[in-house]
Amino acid sequence: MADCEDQKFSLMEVLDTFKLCVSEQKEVYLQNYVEGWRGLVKFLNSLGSVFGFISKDVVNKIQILVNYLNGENGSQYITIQSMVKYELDNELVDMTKRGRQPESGSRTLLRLHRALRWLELFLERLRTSTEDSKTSVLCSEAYNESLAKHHPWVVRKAAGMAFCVLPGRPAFFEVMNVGPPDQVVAVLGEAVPLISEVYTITEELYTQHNLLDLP
Ligand code: 1PZ
Repeated sequence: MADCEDQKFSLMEVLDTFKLCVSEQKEVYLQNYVEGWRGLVKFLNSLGSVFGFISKDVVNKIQILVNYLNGENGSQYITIQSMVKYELDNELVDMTKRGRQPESGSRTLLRLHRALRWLELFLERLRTSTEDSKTSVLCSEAYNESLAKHHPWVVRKAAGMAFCVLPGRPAFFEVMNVGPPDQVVAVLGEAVPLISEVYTITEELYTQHNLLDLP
């Protein structure tokens, strides 16, 4: 029973974790970032097994980062900034093609970072949508503007099929578990800027170090 409760998604929870992500010095705490993603995985899972191939990939990436956090060099992984510095200083990142470091923290996080942009665009569309808007359309528009550019044809195809079976807007709002639609819209209004801030900080860091195309 307790386990079931644990699995229950609430958008508020995700919001809270993303709030805790950013330090006063505008650094991003990896632990909270990963927690935020765990919440999103719960959400995906509550949408049905069709999304399993997506959540599996996210879980896999979360695990890679958690292993670094809990590993012997965990103290280097406190923030995304310290992780990038440590991995670059110690040549732990494959810069042009995958080789000896296929699962660096930096390249793994980059995949989640790109997906965060999709999330930001999608949630903003959802926030400003009307009752008759189709989540599948909102979702694929956001996807085409962001993540799709980084995915090969076969993944884009699979994603497109998954979008088609997304629940409609009312059911979607229900799964978010924050109350009536106007409250969902209000919470989204709070969530989008937070996600956007985390995204922007990370994007600047990766741009500064020329890491946006890590293989
Ligand atoms: C609410 C509906 C969910 C729609 C999710 C939209 C994104 C669809 C992406 C589908 C791709 C999943 C398959 C895995 C692809 C991986 O190849 C890539 C690259 O990783 P690499 O192969 O280089 O290690 N993985 C990703 O791009 C990460 C994708 C994460 C998608 C996160 C969705 C978040 C859902 C949040 C729910 C609100």
